[in-house]
Amino acid sequence: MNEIHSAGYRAHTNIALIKYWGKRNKELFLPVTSSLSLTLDAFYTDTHVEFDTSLTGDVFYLGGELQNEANTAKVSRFLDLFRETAGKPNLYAKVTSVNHVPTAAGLASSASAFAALAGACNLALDLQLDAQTLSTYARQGSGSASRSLLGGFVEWHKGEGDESASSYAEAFDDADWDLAMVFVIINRNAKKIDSRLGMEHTNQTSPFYALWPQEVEKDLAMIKPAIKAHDLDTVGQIAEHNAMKMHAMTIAAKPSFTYWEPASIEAMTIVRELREQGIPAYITMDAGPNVKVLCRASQAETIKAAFAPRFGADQVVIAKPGPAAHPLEK
Ligand code: 2P0
Repeated sequence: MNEIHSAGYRAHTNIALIKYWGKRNKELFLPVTSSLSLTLDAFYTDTHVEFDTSLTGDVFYLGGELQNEANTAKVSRFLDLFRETAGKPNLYAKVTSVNHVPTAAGLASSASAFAALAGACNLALDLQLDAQTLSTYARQGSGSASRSLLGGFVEWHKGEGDESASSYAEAFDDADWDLAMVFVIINRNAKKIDSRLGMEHTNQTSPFYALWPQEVEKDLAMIKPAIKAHDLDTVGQIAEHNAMKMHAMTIAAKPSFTYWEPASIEAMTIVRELREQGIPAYITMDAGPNVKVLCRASQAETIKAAFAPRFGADQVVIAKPGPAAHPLEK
């Protein structure tokens, strides 16, 4: 008789206000700096995992499609962490994963994907890893996945030396205030330089990288009390400045590169115009051309409308703070 251990988990995506951009240990996904993010309700991944003693290898379905060897190998390496912990190195699994994003968004995220898979594996194998330990596992799928296990504002501590257990994410604030993030979807195509490559190239060649760790430390020290005080203007100013510093580093890399597209700059101009009208709205951008706008939830529709003359309705999506990752009903 074959033995089956199964579970389902949902994890939401997160956007960093203080960015993770660079690793000190590539094998363990240990970051150069701590980072701080907001988990969002609008985009998430649902993952089911079924460990089955009758399987002779792992099988991975994404969005209903059987994945190729390379994609399956990434998942297998991640499953190994859990199999080893369970003392069952030869217990293979079928993984079924679906990314829930608005049709036009193209925002499939490794953060929600590896967080959901980590939660599902922990539950299926009854490992009972606590949230802190589980985030150190999720981190080894994709750094930002460590933060997607938790809801609201989340801090990922960089940790010490090569100690994997010391680099974990922790809930910082429940974000239960008048807060939203408006996504302006510029381009749904896969990015040319993914974040893993982009951060490594920046770290190795940008002369400004030397300043980055101390800038992040200052930004973190300033943004934390502002979050606790629900001070959107201060939070937004620090987050925008942090994102601009990250993107400035990529422009100064050798050879130079940028994730910005002409439409990104148009979207940023609209955000600055909103601010001139007295509407608090602050920019952040990641390893792609989309622009995200931190604002009050009560003003999100007004902000969405400001993009309407230039961007289609399906290109602008309002997200609210999202919950921690959680099990799915069977
Ligand atoms: C972040 N980004 O803090 C940073 C800021 C984008 C820009 O998603 O190599 O996919 O898998 O650890 O977590 C970081 O990229 O990179 C990231 P890996 P990850 O959200």
